[in-house]
Amino acid sequence: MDKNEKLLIRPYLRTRSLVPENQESPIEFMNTPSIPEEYFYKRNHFPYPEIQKNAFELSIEGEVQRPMVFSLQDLLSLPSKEIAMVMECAGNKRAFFEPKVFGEQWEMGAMSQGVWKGVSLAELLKYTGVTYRVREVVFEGHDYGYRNDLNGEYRFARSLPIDKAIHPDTIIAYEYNGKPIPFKHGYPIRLIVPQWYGMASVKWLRKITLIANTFNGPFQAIDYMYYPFKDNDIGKTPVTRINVNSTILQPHDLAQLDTGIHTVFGIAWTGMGTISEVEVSLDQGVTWEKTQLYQDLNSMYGWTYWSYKWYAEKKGEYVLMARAKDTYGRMQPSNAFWNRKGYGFNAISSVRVKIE
Ligand SMILES: Nc1nc2c(c(=O)[nH]1)N[C@H]1C(S)=C(S)[C@@H](COP(=O)(O)O)O[C@H]1N2
Ligand SMILES: [Mo]
Repeated sequence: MDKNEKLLIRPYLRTRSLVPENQESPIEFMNTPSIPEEYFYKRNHFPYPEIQKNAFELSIEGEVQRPMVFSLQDLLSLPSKEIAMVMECAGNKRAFFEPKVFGEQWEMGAMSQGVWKGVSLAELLKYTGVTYRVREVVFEGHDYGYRNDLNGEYRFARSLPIDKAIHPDTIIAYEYNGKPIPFKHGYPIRLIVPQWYGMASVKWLRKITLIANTFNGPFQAIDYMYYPFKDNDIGKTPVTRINVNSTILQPHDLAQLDTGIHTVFGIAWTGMGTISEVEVSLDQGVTWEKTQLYQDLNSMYGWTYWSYKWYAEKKGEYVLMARAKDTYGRMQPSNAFWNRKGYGFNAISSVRVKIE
């Protein structure tokens, strides 16, 4: 290569499947607290829906006193709020499960974070009223498609228990990072549910139904359940809140470094409370050292950055490990809880590096 020629390496999304489109964020190259939309991971169950006029209307019905249809204009005119948060697919890090499980083999990039703006669902329910019977709220997207396991067409739909649905930070969002939500991320409106895995944040929202019983759609009763056993469904429980977790952003796995000082650097996040501590180990988990923590987005739903100065004096091969704790006393385990569909992987993070 010519000496004056610059080698341009740009981060890019890593494609796991084309239709539906599933792509990972290049998370270890992200150095801004809010991920630009072109690097935000994509997770879809069906081909993208067509956006027609009705996509700009949201109906709220069921166990309400006054069923209503809100236009995008209506939503824009109501009091808004901004939610800065991590969004993580429940299948993030699935590729690291042993024994292997079926499903997209996501590594560390089925997650991103950024700032969503919209109106609280609780605000909209002030207009519709709710009946005393309501137990859950069902959110339907515009996208649908064929499910081989059920031999039929289904829409992407999920419910929330009423207390989570009316939490003031559960919003009907219409902006991401200060601009209308990109089409592939739910334009014009999507649900945003902080602290729960990504499946809860339904894109291309078309209808909200309050119900007096429990919702049993396939994306709730079949998928997004933890199945502890390979051959039976005993003990299945729903996937809800994000587990305490961390990812080492620097050094990258299999990096070759010189002796000297290196900054070990990463992110940690949780769906309960906030991160209270991140520790690193250089001796296979025998001893642990505290790291420095700092928050960039100034949001309790954002990830926490952590860093540690490593004096790498001796040449050789090392395993760097990191484990996070949250304010609920949860800590990353040595082994993730294995489950048949491969959700919620949060074992202690590690990278291998060579000092030469
Ligand atoms: N309508 C609809 N909403 C959806 C999905 C979907 O397939 N259809 N996928 C869910 C899942 S599993 C995740 S992880 C997030 C991904 O959001 P993103 O594609 O904007 O990153 O959207 C959720 N909302
Ligand atoms: Mo997901």
